[in-house]
Amino acid sequence: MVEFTPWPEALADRYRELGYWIGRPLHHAVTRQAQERPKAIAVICGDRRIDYGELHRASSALAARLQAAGLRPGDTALVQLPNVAEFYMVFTALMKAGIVPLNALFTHRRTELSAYAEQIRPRLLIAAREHELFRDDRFAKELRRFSPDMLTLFHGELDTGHSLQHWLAGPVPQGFDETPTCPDSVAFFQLSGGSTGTPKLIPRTHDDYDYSIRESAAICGLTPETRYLCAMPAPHNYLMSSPGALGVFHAGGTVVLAANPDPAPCFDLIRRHRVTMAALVPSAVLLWLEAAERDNSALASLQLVQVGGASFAEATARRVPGTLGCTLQQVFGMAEGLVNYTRLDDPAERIFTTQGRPISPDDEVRVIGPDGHDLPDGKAGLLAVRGPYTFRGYYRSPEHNARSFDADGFYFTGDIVERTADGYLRVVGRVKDQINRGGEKIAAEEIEHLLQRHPAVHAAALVAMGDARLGERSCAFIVARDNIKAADLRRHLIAQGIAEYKLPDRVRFIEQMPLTPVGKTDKVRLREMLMREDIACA
Ligand code: OOB
Repeated sequence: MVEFTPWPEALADRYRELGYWIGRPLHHAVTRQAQERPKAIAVICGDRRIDYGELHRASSALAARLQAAGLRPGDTALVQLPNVAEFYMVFTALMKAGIVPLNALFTHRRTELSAYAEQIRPRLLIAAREHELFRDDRFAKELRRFSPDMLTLFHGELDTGHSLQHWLAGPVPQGFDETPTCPDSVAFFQLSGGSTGTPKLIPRTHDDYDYSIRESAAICGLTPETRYLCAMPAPHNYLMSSPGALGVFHAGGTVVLAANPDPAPCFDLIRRHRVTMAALVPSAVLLWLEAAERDNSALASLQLVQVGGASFAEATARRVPGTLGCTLQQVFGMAEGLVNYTRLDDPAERIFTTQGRPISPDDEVRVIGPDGHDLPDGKAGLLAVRGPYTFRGYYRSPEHNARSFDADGFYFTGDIVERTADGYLRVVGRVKDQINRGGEKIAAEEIEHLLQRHPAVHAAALVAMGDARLGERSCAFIVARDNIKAADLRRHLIAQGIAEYKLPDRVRFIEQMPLTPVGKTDKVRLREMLMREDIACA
């Protein structure tokens, strides 16, 4: 079984007694919908409409074949698929077989995928031929060094032995039984936005995740009539569970898939499929607002737009209801657990000016000042939390866990927030060393390490710079040994194979790295330098 840091017994008992943890595995919703309403549409993907009966059948077929191929409960899988219906078939199948997936983003490349494989040593790889790394078999073979007997299936493969579509097709083999999963065990790994050199993995249990999904579906008012547009990466916690596709499956609604949040194709999908809600990041909302100001006639069916993942300017929030013609919901969440929502019936001012309140009455939220004491409402401090769906430790990372949790199991989120008198949170800043590029998180240290591998780089530091569209972009400050150019560093990073959103948007060469009194890179100074330049440019 995949190890994880459990909740203390007393809290676990409490969460069960209160009916938060109900001992149900994550695939339960699909199984139930397939029994009750098999013909209801679960997923719309291009021209395909997949009903619950089909989602159930395909996932059972795959689960059975994986079992027959020797995969066992507790084995791990590395999955990388674009926004296609097969993503949900695979996820459901792995839950049924008790296999623990890590769903990589489709933008992830060699560095990220290798780091994941090294940590989980997957018995199964599911990838897409359309991804540049999987056009041929070389990289998949390379990943075998972490897991020599890894089985590989490809989406978009012709050879039937390794074709994911083939493994999903046909009747469910005789004698297939869903593996009785232990709901208080790890269901899958969620990815941390990270602030460290290696990406950290978040074990999420069936019990804790299912609770967050059920409550999110209720808070967001999901019903069988819900048509939810998923136009951001499907594996992201927001799109999986806040309420995400799994919330939609819980309610028996329909997920409509889009490749990305570009307004033109999304508006077309909204019109064609009478989409009722969409989950977006702030940068996407800006694009939607611009497009809708020209013509919002496609959006008539839209009732709710969620915005989360990064800071959302109040002035933009105020434009949403009028321009998109729907209710706005702010979402402040994290893959580690805690998710806050403004409620659908909140007064408009609260929706415009806060990022919501926690899902659960048992989310214990603390706002902590510099002296380590809890602050009164209205004062900004570090957000720490524990609760029935906030994890208790990163996978196999004792040192990092020692820094991220206190002795009582509170997780330090790295966000700076203030709490209103009625328990709503406002995100006002961040202490974690991360760049939030339009909702895509970049761990500064990861990129700094990669930059420092270049022989001409003496020192490197990555900091955020403000950006009107994305909120933040990244700037790399470099102290060089030799004469190099920004383009050389870019090529160096591309050659190491990292997701494109992590490439520095700008490179600045400096003579010396500014240091703090204890000799660490002084990122406050670097940010000030960028701000002064902004003023100089203005
Ligand atoms: C979501 O999850 P992650 O894990 O990619 O990122 C979490 C971090 C938060 O700690 C915070 O720094 C930032 O993203 N964030 C926000 C925000 N929502 C997330 N910052 C300001 N305002 C917001 N509304 O991003 C995520 C997970 C579930 C639901 C929604 C977002």
